Amino acid sequence: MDRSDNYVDMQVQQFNQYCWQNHGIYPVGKNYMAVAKVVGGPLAPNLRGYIYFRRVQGGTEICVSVTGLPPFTPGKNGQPQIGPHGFHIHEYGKCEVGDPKDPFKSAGGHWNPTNQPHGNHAGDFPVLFSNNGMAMMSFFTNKFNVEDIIGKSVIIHQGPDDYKTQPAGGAGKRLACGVIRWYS
Ligand SMILES: [Cu+2]
Repeated sequence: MDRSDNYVDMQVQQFNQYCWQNHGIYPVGKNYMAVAKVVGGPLAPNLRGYIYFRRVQGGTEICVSVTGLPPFTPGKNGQPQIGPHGFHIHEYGKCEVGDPKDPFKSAGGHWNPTNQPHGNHAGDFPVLFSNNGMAMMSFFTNKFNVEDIIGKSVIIHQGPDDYKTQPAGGAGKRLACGVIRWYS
């Protein structure tokens, strides 16, 4: 680890603390909070991160810190663009790699409890931007409560989500997967 790696590590830890601050009327922690530990597959073996889902008034706050994303790479010569990274809740809490060239198909398609077009799926999230591999983000949704997503999964994709192409935004292959569990 060189100095800049340490710096990035420190930032991620600080951001995790931010995720633990109480911004709502509910307590932070058990019964109010779920977490997905995301781990990269063969297309992004260094990818690691935590996604916290917290109950707040009117919905859920999602707080993300991820390291080890691949660098942004423009799409050329028929190769897909890499980054910013499509990011969604998928249907099944199953993160089996399966085909190493097309990993994590086990997670199924997008979680879509209200039968909406892509762009308005309950688990359609903002894309993740890589900053030397690191992404941090916090956002709010009123489309689900924490208890609705236990046992689903979170997927980070190779490419951007256009929020329009059906059924998954054209975000490409799956870099990382994590099962959503109650925080305990
Ligand atoms: Cu997805």
